[in-house]
Amino acid sequence: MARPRIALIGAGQIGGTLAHLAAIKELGDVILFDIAEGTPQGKALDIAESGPSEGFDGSFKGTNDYADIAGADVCIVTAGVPRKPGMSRDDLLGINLKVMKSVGEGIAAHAPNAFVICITNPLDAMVWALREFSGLPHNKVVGMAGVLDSARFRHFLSLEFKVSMRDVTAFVLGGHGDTMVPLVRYSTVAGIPLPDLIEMGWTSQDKLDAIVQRTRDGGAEIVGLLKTGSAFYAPATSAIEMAEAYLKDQRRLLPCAAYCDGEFGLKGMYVGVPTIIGANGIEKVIDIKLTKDEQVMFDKSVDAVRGLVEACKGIDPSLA
Ligand code: A3D
Repeated sequence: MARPRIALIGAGQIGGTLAHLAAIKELGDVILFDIAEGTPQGKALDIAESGPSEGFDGSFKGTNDYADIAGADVCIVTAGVPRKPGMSRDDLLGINLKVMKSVGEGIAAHAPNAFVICITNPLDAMVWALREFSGLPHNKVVGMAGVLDSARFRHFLSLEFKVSMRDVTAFVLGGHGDTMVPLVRYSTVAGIPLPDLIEMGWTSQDKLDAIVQRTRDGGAEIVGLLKTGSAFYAPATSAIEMAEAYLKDQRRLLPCAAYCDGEFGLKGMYVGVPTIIGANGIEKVIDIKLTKDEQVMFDKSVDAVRGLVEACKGIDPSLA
């Protein structure tokens, strides 16, 4: 059977890391696309040359031509610009919206059956725009944010509790921005919910509040340290987890920016919600019940995403 084809649109920091991870995990043949001449070709060759030592097979192609992504099973989109210190994700909207137009058209023309995972920021608005520009079915276009935000939350919790990250599960919903909603009630250590762990004296409400805030600021913390760009190892790993769920029909339950058509009382918009990813893409959005306080936070986050979508429509009238 032919190997799956994985097209990475954008061969920058995340794109290169995605290619290396896909190679090491032998997920399929990799095509790296970028507008920068030489960058995707150089990274593809460099990764292919790590194959003999690492022990993987596969083909690795770098290209500046959309025709080379033909028949891709998965497209992961990181094309655009990342933020620098002092910038918010929303500052990237105008420039990255134009990029989503060309990427959406390229995917529609050459890989219309792909499962498309968008990573470009501001995420929830860009995945919506990418879906509009590509015209692909809503269940085949999804945004990566919740897996990363939840991984950050899990990491910070594991440090606090001094337990393995593997035993910490966590849930982050809403838009991928300062208003994201880490759901404390649904986050656990080996099934023990965080509120119970406070009662058991494992942590205090104040410490937990600080961890929630650090999670919300997780992207900015890394931008502040790197100074020249944003996080790329954990974002790439998170998107690969989603791609693998699709390619292997794992039916993983993962928080993603998915299209809501009535779920959570939302109609026609993308926002971070729990989903099931399997061979049909987003197979289900899990419409969990929120408490009053959680609903207030979620609504605030949804409003922020709605504002960005309206701004996109203002910039590109074809989206209105
Ligand atoms: P970077 O290393 O700059 O790579 C972006 C690549 O996109 C560059 O190689 C550019 O040449 C390329 N590019 C620009 N315009 C086009 C175009 N029209 N067509 C094809 N390629 C193009 O950035 P990065 O990899 O660090 O980040 C990529 C994106 O991911 C940024 O928008 C970040 O803000 C975003 N990001 C999102 C998350 C989430 O959790 C959602 C996390 C981290 C970064």
